[in-house]
Parts: sequence; structure tokens; C-alpha cells
Amino acid sequence: ILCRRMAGSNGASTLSNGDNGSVRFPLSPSSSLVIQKGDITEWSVDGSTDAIVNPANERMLGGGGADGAIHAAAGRELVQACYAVPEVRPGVRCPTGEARITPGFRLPASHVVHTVGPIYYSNSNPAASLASAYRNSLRVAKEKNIQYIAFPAISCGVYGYPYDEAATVAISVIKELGNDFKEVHFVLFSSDIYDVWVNKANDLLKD
Ligand code: AR6
Repeated sequence: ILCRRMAGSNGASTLSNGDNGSVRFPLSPSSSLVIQKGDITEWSVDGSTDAIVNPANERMLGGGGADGAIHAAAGRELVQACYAVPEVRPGVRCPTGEARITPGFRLPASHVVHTVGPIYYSNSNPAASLASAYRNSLRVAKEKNIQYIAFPAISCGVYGYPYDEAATVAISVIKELGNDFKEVHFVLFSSDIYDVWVNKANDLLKD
């Protein structure tokens, strides 16, 4: 790992490397941010109070990228549960920036939070929409007493969000609201996004 920061005022390390290439940043005495590489469909902490976040689209019935992988791993029951989510207008179950929660079915995690990030080049205020997607994901998870939640890099695939700008939004929201959870994870599929996230967390979570 690029940077290891030592010694907060209490002498404790504020950043540590896990065994599996994960990096942990304390958010409060009882809460931390964990950044790791990996496949979010395999992630779970305890299988009962954990949730993965699905970077979905407004129809909320599956798609490509992480959404496709999550639906494939969860099984058909997930798309059935998504159909049961009421439309707010024709074809829209989850407007951009909002979030909905379903069970995880065959996934190791107990729940799936479906959220819709902005399409970077067609959204008039992508930073506000992306922050809203993160905040609303945390809110619906908290309502179900989720203690552990894992995010992918929302909007950083098909939706074209630049990694560094997305990391600023993602880490800022976790800094603000993440201490409602025991652990907030980012499970990142690619090394370049992982490096951007770790550097941004080092910048924004300094003492
Ligand atoms: N685990 C973790 N991250 C993943 C995985 C995985 N299994 N698979 C892909 N990623 P994207 P978006 C990363 O395109 O940009 C879908 O079709 C990927 O490398 O999944 O929000 C939806 O239905 C990238 O860094 O989501 C929507 O239509 C990040 O997850 C649209 O794409 C997000 O990429 C949403 O686009």
C-alpha cells in the first residue's frame, strides 16, 4: 500500500493494511471504513445485518456491469422482488439519486440496496446526484438495521463518472454519515479505482 499513516494523538495507527489487500480507516471508536479490491457479489460480513449496494438503473430490473453480476448471483427471486417495488412513474422504480432495499436471496449478503447514480455526461449536477445516491443508500440500510454495508464505485462504469471526482463524493459522504455503521466497505473491481479510493481516503480522512 502506498501510504501508511501512523500515530494519531492517542498513538494508535490511523491506517492499517489487512491481510487481503484491504485498508482500514477509523471513522469513530466503533466504526470504520474498509477499502478493498474484489467482487462485491462474494462479499458478506455476517449474512444477517449486511448489505451490498447495487449500482442499478431507474427501471431496477437488472442490467450489465455490477448490476448484472449481482442479479446473476442472487437468482431469479431478486428480479421478482424488484418487480414488486412500485413504479413512481412509468418504467421508473428508483429515480436517480434514490435507493430501495430488497433481500439478497442467494447472495452471501442478507440485503441488496439498489441505487441509481448519475449518468455523468447527461446529468446537470452529477456530484449532487451521486452524493444523494450514497446518502440514500445508507439511509435505507439504516432503516433495516444493517450494520455492515459494501459499496462498489457507483457510476464509475457504464455511467462514465471520472474516478477521482467520484472518490471525492463517495469518501466525503462516508466521512459524514458512515459512523452510523460498524463498517462501511468499498469493494472495488479494478486496481486503478482501488488506488484512487485509497489516496482519496488518505487525503480526506486525515486527523
Ligand atoms: N464487484 C464490484 N465492482 C464491480 C463488479 C463486481 N462484481 N462488476 C463491475 N464492477 P457499472 P454504473 C465495477 O457499470 O457505472 C448497469 O448496466 C465496475 O468496474 O456496474 O453505475 C446498470 O443496470 C465499475 O467500477 O455501474 C445501469 O444501467 C463499477 O462497478 C448501469 O450499468 C460500476 O460500474 C449503471 O452504471
